[in-house]
Amino acid sequence: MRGGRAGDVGGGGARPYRAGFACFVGRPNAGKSTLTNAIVGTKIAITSNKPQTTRHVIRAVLHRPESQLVLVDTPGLHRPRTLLGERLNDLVRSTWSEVDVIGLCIPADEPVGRGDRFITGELAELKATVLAVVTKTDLVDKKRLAEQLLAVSELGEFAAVVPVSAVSGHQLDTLVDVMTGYLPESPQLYPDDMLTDDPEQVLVAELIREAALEGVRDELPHSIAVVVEEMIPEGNLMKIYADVYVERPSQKAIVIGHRASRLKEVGTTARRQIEELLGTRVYLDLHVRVAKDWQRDPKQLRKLGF
Ligand SMILES: Nc1nc2c(ncn2[C@@H]2O[C@H](COP(=O)(O)OP(=O)(O)OP(=O)(O)O)[C@@H](O)[C@H]2O)c(=O)[nH]1
Ligand SMILES: [Mg+2]
Repeated sequence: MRGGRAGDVGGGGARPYRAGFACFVGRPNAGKSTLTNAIVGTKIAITSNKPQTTRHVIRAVLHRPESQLVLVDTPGLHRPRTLLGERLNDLVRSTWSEVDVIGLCIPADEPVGRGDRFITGELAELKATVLAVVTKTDLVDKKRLAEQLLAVSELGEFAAVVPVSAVSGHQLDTLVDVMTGYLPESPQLYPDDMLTDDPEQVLVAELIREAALEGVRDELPHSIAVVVEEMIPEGNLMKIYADVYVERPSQKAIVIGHRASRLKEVGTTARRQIEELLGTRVYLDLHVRVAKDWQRDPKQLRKLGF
């Protein structure tokens, strides 16, 4: 996916050109994907207030005159209860071994917990530089933030502790500067205008899943998966055919809603987002299908792209 913004040519100045990979890690719902989007200034990763929203590794590239920072958005690390959960955790750990910088995200408005200590311990084993990022600072007052910064700095050995808010934009530039400082000297990794190297079909499927997550509760968010079957350009219109999978017939009824009212809403919301992403008009055709207990079934998981 390429963006419209003009890139700068690296090198030339006194400072060396730096380029490399970074990722945010942390428990589900810590704000990793929102932070990734806020830093690159484009919505590439989907977000929601449900834990375990992210399921794919998404790369977002931030271009600066003297650097290129590739942010790899990963799922939240959690105690897996399904085969899908195990696969997601594997994905997270394999990303850790490939990046130069890791930002451990801990929300300002929640106490530091056992999960954070566990992740900190695992990160200590890696060669990457590890920073702590205290997220969602807009949700707390100064006193609470100071206490949280102290608690986080006592959690482990971090190269830096940076408080940020993806919502207000507070300290985002500082965080980028700090992370970039730990990248290796390297030639440019991606072309000037490239925002992500993820296939359009994956980004589109994610936007549909994000819309489908809106307003559903309990176990249902985890049961939803989306596959884009076809994208057919017709003039300046893109025709998109996608399947929304759930695990049980009862869930299918909820996703579709009374007289298909919910599904229509999901379609409208997703279509707007996809039009923004692709820059064309979109016709979106959604089908809801049942893939029984897909989160636990290796064959179904493969079919759904995991
Ligand atoms: N107020 C506030 N809310 C935020 C901020 N960053 C994220 N959120 C909210 O926190 C929730 C979770 O954000 P995500 O970015 O989806 O969290 P995540 O860490 O990617 O979650 P998983 O993908 O499930 O691991 C969403 O409802 C966001 O809107 C922030 O800086 N301020
Ligand atoms: Mg996420």
